[in-house]
Amino acid sequence: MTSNLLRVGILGVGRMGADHAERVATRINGARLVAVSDPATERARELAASFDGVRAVDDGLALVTDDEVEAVVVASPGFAHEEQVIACLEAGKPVLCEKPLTMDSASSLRLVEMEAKGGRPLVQVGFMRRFDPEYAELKRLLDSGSLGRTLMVHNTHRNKDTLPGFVSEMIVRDSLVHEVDVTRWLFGEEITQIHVLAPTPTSVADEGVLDPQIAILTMAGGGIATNEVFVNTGIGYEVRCEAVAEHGNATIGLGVGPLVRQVNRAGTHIPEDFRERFATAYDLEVQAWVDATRRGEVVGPTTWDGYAAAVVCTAGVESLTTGRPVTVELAPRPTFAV
Ligand code: ISE
Repeated sequence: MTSNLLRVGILGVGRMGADHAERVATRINGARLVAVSDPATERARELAASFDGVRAVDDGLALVTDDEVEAVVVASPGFAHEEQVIACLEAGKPVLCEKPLTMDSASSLRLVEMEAKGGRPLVQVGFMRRFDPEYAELKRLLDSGSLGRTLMVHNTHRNKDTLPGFVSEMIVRDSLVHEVDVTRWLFGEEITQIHVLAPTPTSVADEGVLDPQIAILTMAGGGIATNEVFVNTGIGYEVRCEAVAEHGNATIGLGVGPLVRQVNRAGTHIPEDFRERFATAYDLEVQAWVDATRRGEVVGPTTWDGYAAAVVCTAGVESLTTGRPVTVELAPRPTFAV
């Protein structure tokens, strides 16, 4: 009965990994969660024990080569991604790797090249916003041409708070990276320049953390995207995107659900964090990964998308440090060996 199900192992069971474990174990069709691993071995054991037939494997690289595991979700912190994705490529196992692909351009390019040498795509990068129904609708609208050429995109990305140690650079590499990906995707073009500015920080952020930040992205075709990233608002999770085209504009992320009116006030629920706001996107992303993997294909954001985002964010960190705009240059795109 379950023999045709894709047998999935998950590396990293922190906030996102635990969320994906629950998703694969309970909601995704065609897949079965078989193993989890985390350097916090006790945590992995506890999580495994909460599902039927799921093992905890202490060594993450052993999970990748485990015969029972056919495909891997990498949900560990970004600094661990390179080694773990390499292990998946070496084992020839399809992988859904959470964003960012890696923490810098050079290591992301190594993954793009290694995957291309292997002759077939194996990696989907977890830029889940592309699977969010509202973002997907905005993309269809812009691609339809009914609003004319896209001139500008304005992104707002706010978090209620952050985990300890979330330094200024993480706001670029871990948070802004989402806007970098959706902007490339919505315009269908590469980014050629990034300029990151930081106003006087909120007193709520830890000492020395430049929060909020404003990043200005210039597109290859001359369009511009403005991006506010503010990760310690104390309010909730807010992600909005407005695309401005020649003959119209469209905004997404204004909040779904009931607008409650009380005396002189109107209000709606603000999600706690990304797991709540993008729950449907994560479900659709993982379902698309499972379906494509079972067909022997890869869909969604590629290692090239992960690499392009890493190059922009690396330039973004340089811009944040120097205060100057930084030109973005991509390596030639390798083709898959035949
Ligand atoms: C986190 O890793 C995410 O991916 C969230 O979507 C983002 O809002 C947050 O800033 C990141 O730290």
